Amino acid sequence: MSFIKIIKFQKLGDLRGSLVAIEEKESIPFKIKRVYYIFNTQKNISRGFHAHKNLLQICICLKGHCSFVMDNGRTKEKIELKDPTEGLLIESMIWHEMHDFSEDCVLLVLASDHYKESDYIRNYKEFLKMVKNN
Ligand code: T46
Repeated sequence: MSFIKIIKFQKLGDLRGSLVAIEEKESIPFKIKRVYYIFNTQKNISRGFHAHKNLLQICICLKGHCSFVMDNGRTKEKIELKDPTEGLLIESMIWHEMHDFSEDCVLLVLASDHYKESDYIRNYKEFLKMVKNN
C-alpha cells in the first residue's frame, strides 16, 4: 500500500479558465507559515535530498512537471507532479528528492513553519538511523 498522500483541490472555473483556492482550514492540514516556489530549475538537476524533523509541507506543481522520490526509511516511492489541482503532502521524517524538472516547471510549496536549517536532516545514513530509533 502506498504511503504517499495527495490532497485534491477543487478546480473552480468557467469559460475564462481555471482557478484553485487554497484555504488553511479547508484543504491544508496545518497552519501555513511560509510559502516558497522553485522555478528555472536547470536541465538534469535534482534537488532536495533531505528529510525534515518536524516540518509539514504541501507541494503543488503549478506549471510543467517534476517527480518526487519519497522515502520513509523502509519503502521508496516515485510520483510525478503535473496537476495544479493536486498537492503532495510531505510529512516529517520523509526523505525526499526532486527529479525530472521540465524547463517550465513552477513548484509551489506551502510549509508549516519558518525556514530553520536545524530542522533538516541532510545525511541519509543519519536519517535511516533516526527512523530506526523511532
Ligand atoms: C524541501 C524541498 C521540497 C531559504 O533561505 N529559505 C527557505 O524558505 C528555503 C526553502 C530555502 N532557503 C535557502 C536555503 C538554501 O541556501 O535557499 C537555498 C536553497 O534551498 P535548498 O537547497 O534546501 O532547496 P531544495 O530545493 O533542495 O529544498 C527545498 C526546501 O529547502 C526543502 O525544505 O523540502 O524544497
